Amino acid sequence: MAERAKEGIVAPTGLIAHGRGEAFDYLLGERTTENARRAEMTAVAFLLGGNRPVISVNGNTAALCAKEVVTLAQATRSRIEVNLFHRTEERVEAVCSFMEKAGAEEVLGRKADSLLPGISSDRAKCTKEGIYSADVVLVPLEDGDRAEALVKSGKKVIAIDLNPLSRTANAAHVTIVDEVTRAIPAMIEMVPELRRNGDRRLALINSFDNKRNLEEAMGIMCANLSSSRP
Ligand code: PTJ
Repeated sequence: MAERAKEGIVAPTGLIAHGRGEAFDYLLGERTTENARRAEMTAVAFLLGGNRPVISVNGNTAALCAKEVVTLAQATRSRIEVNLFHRTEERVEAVCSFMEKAGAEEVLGRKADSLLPGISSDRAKCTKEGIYSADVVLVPLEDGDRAEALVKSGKKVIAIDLNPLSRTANAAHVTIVDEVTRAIPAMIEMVPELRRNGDRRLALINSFDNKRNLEEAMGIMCANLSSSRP
């Protein structure tokens, strides 16, 4: 991450965000819980069922798992859009090129021609072909304002966020409380079985309750805290 920050892929505050994530991962036990697995399966069901699914990529996600994002996008026929919180043209170009070097054939985001309603700053910028017209959006490590705006625009929002208390985690329809480099490979493995099984996809989507999911994730963290010994 430090190297990617020097290259301008990761924003300076991206390093702080990474540390926040690590702190929650310690509480989680640095493993993919059963609860996270269920959220991951539901997320894959949403991506496979979407008409215009998009995976939104920021500096941290690119630095941590560019190749895996490309594989998941190919497997679920999702578009990739680079959408940055700390947006500069240089960083957009750097992250787009980084994704291309990782194997992405098409990366949206260089030409932001639309604005996501409900956000006033530069952070509203997105592409018409991608996030603006998407029906399902996967947002790893997203900020709260944008997650809420995506939900308000009527999209199904899937977040990957180790902090179950964050606004993003609470705004999303499906929140995967897992480290992104564990979550995305796990999701890739789930694709073949779920692609074949529409009934299973529907059952996952219909039975998923994000409030309960987040309560369970917090319960796991609290139990880990109270059971740990110095
Ligand atoms: O590259 P940019 O300009 O788009 O900026 C990206 C960051 C991440 C800096 C920006 O979106 C940001 O500040 O995000 P937040 O508000 O810190 O939210 C990121 C969330 O992701 C926090 O709740 C972290 O706990 C969580 N997080 C951090 N690292 C990981 C993580 N979740 C899963 N896996 C991680 N590795």
